[in-house]
Amino acid sequence: MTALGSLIAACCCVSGCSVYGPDLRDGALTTGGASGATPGGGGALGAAAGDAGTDSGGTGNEDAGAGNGAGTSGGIGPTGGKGGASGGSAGTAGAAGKGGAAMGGGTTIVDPALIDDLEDDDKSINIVNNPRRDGIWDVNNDGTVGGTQTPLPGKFEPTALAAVDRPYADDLFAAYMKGSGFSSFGAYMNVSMRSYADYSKTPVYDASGFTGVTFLAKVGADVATTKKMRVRFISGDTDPRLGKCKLTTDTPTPAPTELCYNHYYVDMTLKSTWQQMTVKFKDFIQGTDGKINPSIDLTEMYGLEFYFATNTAFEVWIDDLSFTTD
Ligand SMILES: [Ca+2]
Ligand SMILES: [Ca+2]
Repeated sequence: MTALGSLIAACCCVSGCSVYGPDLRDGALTTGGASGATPGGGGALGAAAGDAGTDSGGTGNEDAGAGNGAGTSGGIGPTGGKGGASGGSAGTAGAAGKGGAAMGGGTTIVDPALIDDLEDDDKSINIVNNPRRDGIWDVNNDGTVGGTQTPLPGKFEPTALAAVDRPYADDLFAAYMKGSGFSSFGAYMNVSMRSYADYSKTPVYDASGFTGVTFLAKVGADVATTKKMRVRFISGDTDPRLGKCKLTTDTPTPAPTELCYNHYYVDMTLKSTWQQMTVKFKDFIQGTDGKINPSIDLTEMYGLEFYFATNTAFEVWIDDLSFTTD
């Protein structure tokens, strides 16, 4: 088995895999304003809408009582929550209690291809329905004694960008990972498509409506920092959760051609300045260690990994991660 094979074979979730609970979503990019924002004039009594980014968006307090009778200008739409609700509707004169419903129940206007730009400063990706997408960012490594990884697995948080580190002026947060000293299979930053209480039963995500992924990336300027990064597509064909491939620990011992973790991948070379990187799903390939499938099945996606090989020092920023549609 090659070095890559061994790392892939060992690459089940060492830790943190069961932390993908269903409550980690923030909903900030679906319906509802992030915080309900400022109440409008006419709809003043309904202005409590849109509690902090819940999935369904808030509804107004319909029992708020009579309006103030003005009912002319309606509520100002909330601006909280990127892509949040798109404006409230006017309160009805004398019945302003309804005003809030419109404010909190705005429709989703976020680009459905955008996985996350980190600007909400949380580890949840943007929540999208049909098909459902509600995963998280995290990092992981092979557990080599003495290896270091920041953030620690299970502790991912977006990194605030210093002004000099921003790819563009109003970009405040990115995903960041730094570390070294992993000699078994290496380390990676991962982005799951679904959060599920029982990790082993995590549903797959149907990505067949997309053609690839694009993101901004840069690596650290230190000469010891590797510039080589592998983007891996974690699928139902290569991850054991769907039962389509086997583990070395299975009985009877499976053939090498039956093994999991032979993930689809694309290798790339990054720079210490921000670049837009785009990879198309048709260009993802498999290695030779493990089960080889006829083609990548986009309907059974678990997630992506930004992976660094064994015995490398790595420092990477990722931002504006999005699917492509062309
Ligand atoms: Ca987020
Ligand atoms: Ca960002």
